[in-house]
Amino acid sequence: MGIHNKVFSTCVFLVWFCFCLPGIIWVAEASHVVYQELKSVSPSIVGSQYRTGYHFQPPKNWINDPNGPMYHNGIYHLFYQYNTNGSVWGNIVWAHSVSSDLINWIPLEPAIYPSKKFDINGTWSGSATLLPGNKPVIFYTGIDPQGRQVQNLAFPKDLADPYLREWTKPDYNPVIQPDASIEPSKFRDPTTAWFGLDGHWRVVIGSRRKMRGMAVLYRSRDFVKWVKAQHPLHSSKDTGMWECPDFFPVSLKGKKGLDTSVSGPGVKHVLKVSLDMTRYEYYTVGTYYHMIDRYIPDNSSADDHTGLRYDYGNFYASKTFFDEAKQRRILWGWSNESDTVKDDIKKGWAGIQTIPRALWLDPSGKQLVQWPVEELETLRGKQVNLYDKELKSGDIYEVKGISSAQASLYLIFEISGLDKAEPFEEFWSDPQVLCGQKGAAVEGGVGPFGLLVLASGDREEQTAVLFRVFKAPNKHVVLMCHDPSKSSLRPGMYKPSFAGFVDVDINKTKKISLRSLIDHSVLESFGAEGKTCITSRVYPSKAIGQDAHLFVFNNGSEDVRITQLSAWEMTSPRMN
Ligand code: DQQ
Repeated sequence: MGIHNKVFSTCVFLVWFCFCLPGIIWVAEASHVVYQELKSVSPSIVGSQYRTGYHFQPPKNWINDPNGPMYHNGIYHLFYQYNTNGSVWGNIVWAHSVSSDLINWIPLEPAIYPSKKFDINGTWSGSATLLPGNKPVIFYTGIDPQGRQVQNLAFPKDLADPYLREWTKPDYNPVIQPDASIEPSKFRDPTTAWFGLDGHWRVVIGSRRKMRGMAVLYRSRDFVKWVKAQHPLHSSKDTGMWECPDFFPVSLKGKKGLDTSVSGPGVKHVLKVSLDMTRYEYYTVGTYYHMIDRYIPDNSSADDHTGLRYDYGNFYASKTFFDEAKQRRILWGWSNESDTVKDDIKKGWAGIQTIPRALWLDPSGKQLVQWPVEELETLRGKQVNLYDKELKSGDIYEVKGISSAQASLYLIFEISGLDKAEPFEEFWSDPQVLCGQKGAAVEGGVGPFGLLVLASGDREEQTAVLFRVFKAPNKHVVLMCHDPSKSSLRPGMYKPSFAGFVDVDINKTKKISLRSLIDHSVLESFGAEGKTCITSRVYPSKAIGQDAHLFVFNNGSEDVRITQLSAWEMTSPRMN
């Protein structure tokens, strides 16, 4: 694959666009940190206690963004940004895996890698589109010899190969180049294309002008010749570079997903962008005016870094696709490591993909709801249940009977009363800050109650998932929080709290559900049936394997009751 050439030309590119610290080069374009001497280092040990059992990861090396997910002739394809040579970002190709169930994955050879002038310095993120006749095409960003970000196409070499192993890049690439109004280093990550009523395809590309983030729109009749529209599909000031935009329709009613080209009555649209500035993602729900090719977010959807998030934790560069087989839209997201680079080199791997989630519009029309794909349930093994368990103020109770380092949980908490809810301060606009101040150990009125996972028997190590209910002047506010402040006794670990508010009328329901997926170094939680989701990476030193314990707790003065708790050990699928 001409690795040496590639490394050399990447260096040339980096010298042009980077500023350096000893041993570290920050790449402004993709804000992945480049450790120049480390990006081609072989690991000393492959595997560790932190490898996941049922999350998507390759056997070794660095991974980042999910690319071009699609369903084609009975097979799910997942491509992803992959370093062929080391466990930090660099030497990026489109690695490729296939599956018939989204759970068991077969690895294939990289599908797209630098080989032509138009991508010699990099094959970065992009999407797949199914053309008429069920013919897949990939749109991806190539880095050309001048370090410009250009958009290229790739087609399957042999449509009769069920796995679509080999991809051909036509010589007419690049099909889109940055014009004079676009900064060539800020122009990347094409979306899945959609087909308009006027017979033209459309695609958007992430960019920014000054600090205004934008989704630059292009149209094409034949998918080869693309013309820039006069206006971006959408833009928003002070949001910086928009990476990995995603634009798709959602049905106003029900959970069914829609093909990306569907529009008209009964449909709203979602625009998601990954903000390079914050390294978090935000989405809005709004209306796509296809006659003028503009997307306008609803008033209820903030259009900046205070907006809605798919996931309030470690989750970035996500992408959805329409699964025609089960008529659903599925979301993939990248969860980066939060240990040290030194650890990643030792482990020989870094990065996982979160469990694929079906997503749909909440009946309120104001937000999306997500739920792990139903196929995940096939991995459920030994199960324990608990019914009607009272958790009085200060109670902690161990859930025994399963090995909980690789597990899945579903439980419902019932709240007896809300009188003791703490007052909600108006300045608490950022749930993450609030969660940092009021973690699991800080006693409250209604909550904190929840789970302690990946905990040592003495609970010296623990990662908490908790709810806390506050009383605002006209309503109750529910905070859902991951508190990993005690997740590891290892010194120098990065242990950020993550949190989101949960839009439920707790006064009416008096109940809240929680689903948590635990997998050695990752915790994915879904509050209130998927209204608020949080992913964290944690690295315990004692609570490993059989020594990982699971507890439920209530640290609020109001009693709560667990009406139902089901916990399953999770078996391991074939994972690459
Ligand atoms: N990662 C890719 C870019 C994208 C960024 C490079 C987001 O295409 O903007 O690996 O994580």
